[in-house]
Amino acid sequence: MKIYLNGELVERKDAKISVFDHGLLYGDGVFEGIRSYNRRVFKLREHIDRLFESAHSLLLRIPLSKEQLIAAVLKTLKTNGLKDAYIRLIVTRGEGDLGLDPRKCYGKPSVIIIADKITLYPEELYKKGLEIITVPTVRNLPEAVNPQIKSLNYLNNILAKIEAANCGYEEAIMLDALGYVAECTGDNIFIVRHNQLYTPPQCMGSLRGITRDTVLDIAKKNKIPAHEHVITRHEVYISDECFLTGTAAEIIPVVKVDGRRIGEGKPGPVTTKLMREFKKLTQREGIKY
Ligand code: PXG
Repeated sequence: MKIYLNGELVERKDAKISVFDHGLLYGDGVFEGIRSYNRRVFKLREHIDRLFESAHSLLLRIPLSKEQLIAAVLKTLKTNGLKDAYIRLIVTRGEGDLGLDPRKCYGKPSVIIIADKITLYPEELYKKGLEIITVPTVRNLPEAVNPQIKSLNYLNNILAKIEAANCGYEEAIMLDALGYVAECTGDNIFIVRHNQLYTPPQCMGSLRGITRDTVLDIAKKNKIPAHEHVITRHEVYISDECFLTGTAAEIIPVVKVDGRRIGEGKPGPVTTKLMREFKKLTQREGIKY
């Protein structure tokens, strides 16, 4: 496996950065998780745009242009001969001293691209659906660390993941500080009621997921009414269908939340339709390599 590290493709064992990098010391950096299907990178431009937006908010200057970064991702995929891949794009603040202040980072930000195979939920779960719970850790306040910044500091989500795992669940709903449903630890959430889609607005404390946006596009094209609206746990419990979206998980049905059965307790027709349309899209769209 070859890793892209600051302009070079190096062996995995040689892909190393300094212990003084503020990405390691403070989680000071940004990242993206991207997928390719059939030698096409899905929504690559959208991911690159979001990476630059996250960096802009953190006053982190990415040392490459968007076009150069796109070229670097494609080159990494080609070099590794991957047809279907999961790509992790990381930009760290770079080397500094043992203080928080990013102005004292004398090194350039590090750009890292890892292209690997993806570990998915087992196929069976996509047919049966997931069971999830709500966890106590609330999603970061937008006025603290805005969840729309995809930063290397993921402790908010990791705490929620630990709480889910401690209770024997793979994924969990995180609420915002007002108690509304925000998102899951690494996925956005949708519910279906009376054949209409609802997902929390991102201003309430969730990431503007690229899969989420894709699902909203698919819904529009298929004349399924969709709303960005605050959602309570009660509304999730009484929904007809529920599913999660994310680059890694794609679209995965949810059939039980906090012990409440959702709809018929199996993936519903709207979710199934969206999963089918999403799959078709991933096979034909994207930047070729
Ligand atoms: N919310 C959060 C908090 C995320 O981290 C999504 C939603 C979905 O966004 P996209 O753009 O992928 O549709 C994410 C995705 C993991 C993992 O292991 C997930 C993400 C990043 C890294 C790892 O599940 N982010």
